[in-house]
Parts: sequence; C-alpha cells; structure tokens
Amino acid sequence: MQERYEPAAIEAEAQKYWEERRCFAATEDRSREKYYCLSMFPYPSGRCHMGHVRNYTIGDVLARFMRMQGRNVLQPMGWDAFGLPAENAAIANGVPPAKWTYDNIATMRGQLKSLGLAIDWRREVATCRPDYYRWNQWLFLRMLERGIAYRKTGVVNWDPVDRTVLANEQVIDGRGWRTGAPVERREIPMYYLAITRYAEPLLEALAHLPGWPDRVRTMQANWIGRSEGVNVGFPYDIAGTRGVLRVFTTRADTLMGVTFCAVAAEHPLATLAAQADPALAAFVEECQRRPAVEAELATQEKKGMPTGFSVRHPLSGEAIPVWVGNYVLMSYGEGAVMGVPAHDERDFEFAKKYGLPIRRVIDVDGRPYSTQAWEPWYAELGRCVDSGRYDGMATAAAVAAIAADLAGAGLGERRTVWRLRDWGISRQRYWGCPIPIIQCAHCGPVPVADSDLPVLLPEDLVPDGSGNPLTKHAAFLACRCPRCGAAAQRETDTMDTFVDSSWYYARFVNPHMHDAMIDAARVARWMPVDLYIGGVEHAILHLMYARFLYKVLGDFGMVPGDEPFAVLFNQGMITAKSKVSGKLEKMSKSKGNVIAPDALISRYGADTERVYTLFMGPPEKEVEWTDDGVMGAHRFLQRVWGLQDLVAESAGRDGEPAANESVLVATHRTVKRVHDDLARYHPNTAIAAMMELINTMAEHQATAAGTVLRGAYETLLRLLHPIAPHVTEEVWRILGHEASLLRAGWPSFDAALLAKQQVTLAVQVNGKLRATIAAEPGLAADAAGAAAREAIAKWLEGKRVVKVVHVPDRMVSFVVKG
Ligand code: ANZ
Ligand code: ZN
Repeated sequence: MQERYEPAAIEAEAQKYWEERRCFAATEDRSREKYYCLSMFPYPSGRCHMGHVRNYTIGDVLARFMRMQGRNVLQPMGWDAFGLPAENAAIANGVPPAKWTYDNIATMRGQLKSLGLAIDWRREVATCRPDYYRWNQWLFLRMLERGIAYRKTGVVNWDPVDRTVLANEQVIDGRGWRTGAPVERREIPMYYLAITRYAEPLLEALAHLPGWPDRVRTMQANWIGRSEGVNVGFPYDIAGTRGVLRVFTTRADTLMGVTFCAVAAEHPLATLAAQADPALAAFVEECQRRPAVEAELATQEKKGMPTGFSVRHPLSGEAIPVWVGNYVLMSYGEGAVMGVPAHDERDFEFAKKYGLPIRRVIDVDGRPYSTQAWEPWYAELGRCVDSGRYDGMATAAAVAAIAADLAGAGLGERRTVWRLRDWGISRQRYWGCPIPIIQCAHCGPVPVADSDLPVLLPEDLVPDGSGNPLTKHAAFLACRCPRCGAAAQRETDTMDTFVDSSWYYARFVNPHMHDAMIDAARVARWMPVDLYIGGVEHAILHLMYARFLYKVLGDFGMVPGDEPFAVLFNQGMITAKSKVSGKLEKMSKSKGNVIAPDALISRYGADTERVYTLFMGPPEKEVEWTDDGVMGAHRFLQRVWGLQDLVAESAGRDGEPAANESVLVATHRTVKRVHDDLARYHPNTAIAAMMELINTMAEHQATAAGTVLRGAYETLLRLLHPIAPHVTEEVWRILGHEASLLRAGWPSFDAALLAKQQVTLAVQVNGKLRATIAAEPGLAADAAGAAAREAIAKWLEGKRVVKVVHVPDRMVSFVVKG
C-alpha cells in the first residue's frame, strides 16, 4: 500500500527539486520554437487573491504544456510597483511607500512560489526600482526629442481628495475612480504623449489580431473612434466681424434639416456673447465646472442658452440661431454642432426643451414620422425629403452631393475625426517615476542629460495627505540647469504608472542589462508575446498604451513587428456569495466573501487549488466558488495518487485482450482530448477527460495487463503535469524516473487507432446539413461545438450565432441570424 496523499510534504519536495535543478530557467535555445507566455504582472497590493491564482495558473498550464511539447518557453513575473495605494497606506500607517511596497512584494512572491508556478524568477523586475524606471526616463527623453512627448497647458480632471490629475478614463460618472469624489476642472502644465499620431496604425492593426477577443478589439476601436464626416461652414457677420462657424457632422445628408447651431461653452462665439450677457456668462461658467468626460456629457440633462447671434445656412442662406449647449464638447471636431433635431436624439431633446423647430428631412422606408416623441429609427439612414435638389438621394449619395456643393461654395470639406486624445502622463504624486526635467528660471523646462539618469526618487518619504512631498524636499529639488548652469529646480511630477506597464514585457527579455533599455537581438528572439493573460478591465487603457509604446519602440528600431501581444486571453472573474447582499459577487473584503489562497494551500495543497480553479469552468467565464468543488478537486488528486497501488498490483499480469484494448483506446483518446483542450485554453474539459480515463482504468483494474495500466498511468501523469505539477512530479519520481516530468515530453496518440472508434457528427446551420465531422465518442459539448464551427466557418461569416444545440455523438446544430 502506498502512503497517504500528503500534499504539504510532496509540494515542498517538488519545489525544492525544481529550484535546485533550475528547472524554470528560460535559456535561449534557437534550435526550438519560442513561446513567450506572460500573465499581466500584479500590483503588489499586499496579498494574492483568487483572481491572481486563476490568472497565473492558466498561464502556468500553457507554459508547462508548451515546455513539454519541446518549445523554448519564457514565463517571467514582476511587479507593477508604483502607484497610489502605497501612498494611501503610507498616510494611514506612517510607513514609506517604498518599504510597504517591497514588503508586499516579498509576501506575494512567496505566495506565488507556493503555487509552484514555473516562473523564471531570475528575471523578476519591479517598476519602482531605479534600474527599471531609468529606462522610462530615457525613453521619455527620446520621445521628447521627436516631439512624441511634449509639454502643454491643459484643462484636466482634478480629484480634490487624492489631489491629483485623472485621465478621462479614470473618471467614472463624474467621480474619481479611486476616491469617488466629484471631479473638478483645473488648468496646469503637463507632459503628453502623442498617441493620436498613431491613431491610424492602432486602429488598422486591430484587424490583424485574430488571437484577440472580438469584444476587446471592438472596445479599442470605439475608443480610438474614427469618424468620417464633413466640416460645414456657417458664415456670419456679427457686430461687423465676418467669419464662419465651423461644425463637424457625420450626417451631412441632414443639412437641410438644421434649425439651430450649438457651440461648446469654451467656444470663442460663446465667450464673445458672454461678454455682453451676464446670465450667459454664468451659464458658461457652470458648464465649465463640469468634468471633461464624454460619457458623462452624453447622459446628462441637455441645457443651453441662446447667444443672440445667428449664422447663415451655407446652402439656403436662411438665418440660423446659435446657442451654447452643455452637450457640445470643445475638444471634439470643431467644438460646435449643427442641430438637426429631427434626426439626432440630443438635438431633439434640446429642441423640445427650448421650443426650437423640428424639420424632418430623412425618410426611412416610408415610416410615419411624428415630432411628438423621439424614436430610435429617426436616426437611421434613409432618403432625403424636403431637401430641394437632394430629394430622393440615399445617405451616401446625398453626403457626396452636399459635400461637393459646400466645397464649391468654399464652405465645407470632408474630414476624418478621431475620438482618441493624447495621453497626459504627469501626475502630481510622489510614488512614481520622476519626469526627467529641470525647471530653470532662465531657460524654462530643460531635459536632464542622459548621463545624469536615473533621476532617483527618494525612498524614505512619507506622504501625509497634503500633496506631493517631493515639492517640499530640498535635496530632491535642488539641481543645476544643464543648459546655463544656474541653480534650478527639478520637476516634481511623476509619470502615470501606465507608462511603466507599457513596455515591461520587453524588459523581461534582458532584465539586468545596464547599458540599454532593450537588447534588440534578444527582443527579436522573444517578441511578440505568444500568450498574454489578464483581466478584461485592461481591455482599453493598458493594452492601448502598450500597443502605442510598442509602435514607438518599433519606430526607434528597438523591437520587431508592430504588435506586442499575438494572443490575448481574458480570464473571467471568481464570484462568491456576498455576506452583505447574499448575492454572487466578485470576491472582495467589503463583501466578506474572500477565500484566501494561502489558507487553502495549507489545508489541501497547491495542486488542489490549481485543479479546482481550473476545473470550475471555462477560464474566460465568470465562475462561482464552492467548497464542495474544492473537495472534489482534492479527491481527484487522491485518486491519482492512489493509482500507484493499482499499477503495483497489476505488475507482471498479461490481462485480457478486451480489457487491454479498452484501456489502450481510452488512453489514446485522452491524449488527444487533453491536447486539444489545452491548445484552446480549456483545462476544465481536459480535467474531465482525465477523470474519465481514471474511471476506465478502475473498471479494468483486475483484468487489464500490468504494462497497459502502467502505460495509462504514466500517460496520465504527463497529461496532468501542467495542471497539478507537484503530485505528478513526485509520483513520476517514485515510479523510478530520473529527469523531471517537464522533460518527459508530451505524449502522442495513435490517430489510426482512434479513427476506428470515431463517430460521425452532423453539423447543421439553420436546419440545413452543412458538413459532417469525425469525432471521438463522448466529445463534450464545447469541444464538439468548436470542431463544428471550424468545419462550417464560411456559413457563419458575418452572422451572429444565437443558439447551438449539441446531441452527443450525433449532431451539432447552429441557429444563426444576420
Ligand atoms: C448633425 C447630425 C445629424 C449629427 C444627425 C448626427 C446625426 P460621432 O459619430 O461620434 O463622430 N458632434 C460633432 N461635434 C461634436 C461636439 N464637439 N460635441 C458633441 N457632439 C458633436 O458623432 C458625430 C456627430 O456628433 C456629429 O454629426 C454631430 O452631430 C455631433 F442626424 O451632426 B451630427
Ligand atoms: Zn538654464
């Protein structure tokens, strides 16, 4: 009899074994195909949570799976170590952010090691260390030289509690994303990175990222927000001054339906009108106090005031009143709109409120139009009516004709407008990478010389809540102007931490290089990242900034290709019943529904934790934590461990042919399934397949041959290794193998043997037979669905799948629309 399954001892042993043999070191081996597996590095907030465990275990499964298949694997880990929480902890506890951060890193590193992740820890980086952030500074200076980084005074979102500037996307419903405080507007000088210069390539490349989830690509495309339209000029003569009010519209075909124009509160015409009108001046000021957030503007109540001015319609010559509207953004298009209440919902609401005329000029399939209430179809494309010579024209033709007529009159041209804004990176915070600039009274802002990098951040300051302590730190502030030599002051703003995380993936390739940011030859070997895993909360900002800086680095000749991440995988959330609401919610301290990874590891072992988090469901889906599930995972591993007995007892026995055949076929089938499941990132169904193999082995434990059962067992250990590395490694050793399972190779299967056993699945689309595919019997619904999709891909093109029906071993049927 084997001893009991004792995870604590087994896992300590296995981890020691890997460490001593440096099993996880990523050495460059150009004879093998590379695989760069990267999980988004964590913020060292204190302790790891289950979200981290899920994220990093999925990555580890793929890294080990690829290793066993002979790929040259790089799987590193580091720390996104600058940022606000460290400062807030400092304010609360009086500990310097540096100490708090380094302590947290030590704790979390220990926790990740206890999970048995196959990480090359020699490559660890922390963005708060000078040997990392000096390259932020170096890169900033290179961008400054080329105008990609520049200084500009701008209106910013000011969080009055954190006393810092927030990016638009850090403002949620008009409040700071972290503090929840209502955001104010302020004007200060800042540094920007010209991401808008890259808007076109950033958008274009999305079409060539098949390894990215569609929804992330859509979110990125919307964020970049390319709009094609027409700039229309409305001439005016106001108090003796002639000019043209320019507006941007995507619906030039509605030009004959314009009944007013609206300008932003910051627009020169608003300023002019406000000079003579105190009520308007007060309204303009009220509008300016609002946060500069677009999403907010879309939903807030529409408000406006007339300027008293009017402009002339560029085609009809009719007088059009000009209003100030709180829903018009100064920073988009021309900061002014032509109001077409009949076909634009915002304009409709505005016109209703202020009694402005509504003039319908688009017919949509002859549907009856009423100005009583807004209907969404009013905004649809259609044909021009009541529009003079444009009557009957469909949208595209009308836009072309109107644009041409406007151009002829010198009052319009086609234009492409982008929603994307340049990236303001200055933060009035202490715990971040110092911006390498010196403020000289004579020369203005002067870049720090390369030879003086890094500009070191003092690590012993304790912020007290009254703003950035660097502004009071004489030793940090004092310096000489690099240009004129006069006494000068250092810039005290630090960089947005998204700068740090925009290029760390490239630093892992040469983390200890002292004389350069990136070793171009080695980066060319490893980049792009083959699999990038992380939460969907990073779908826009982090990924956009990382893609942007990668393109900049590419222009500097430092990295290969033009995209950093070939495949992106977003893992789903783990939920548990909230102690507060009783509902399923994301694990969080405030909900009292957190399960601590360490407690689980010390009770059941890391392998149980890994198996459970992987078995809970497809890794991209949200899943609910259950204690029963944990026990199930643990029992599965006990069974795997206990199979040692079965193998020992059957040794030397020849077995019955039918039993041998069953076990053999099951083994080969499991190899194929596990391989396919892991290759499509579904360890959950791979685990289910292995459970079936164990059942088959148990069924024939008294009748199958010893060699067959042992073969099945050893195959199982290899297949299970990426998922439960410790117990498999230990049993492998007990069975007498010298080398690590990581080097045992990935098992192959006998396709001919499986073909004999295959069933035929019919694949239908909307009730019509479109293909048949051969599959192993008992194929799970999602695996069958995936195989079927591939076979009928062309029938799904441009369609939306509304339903998939799976009849096991017989049919997969798709219902599609569109
Ligand atoms: C007239 C019109 C008629 C419009 C109609 C729409 C529908 P996207 O697609 O997001 O680019 N717009 C232009 N500049 C604006 C600004 N600074 N602030 C607020 N709104 C602005 O949106 C383009 C449309 O947004 C433009 O087309 C304009 O309204 C509005 F039936 O012009 B449209
Ligand atoms: Zn100077």
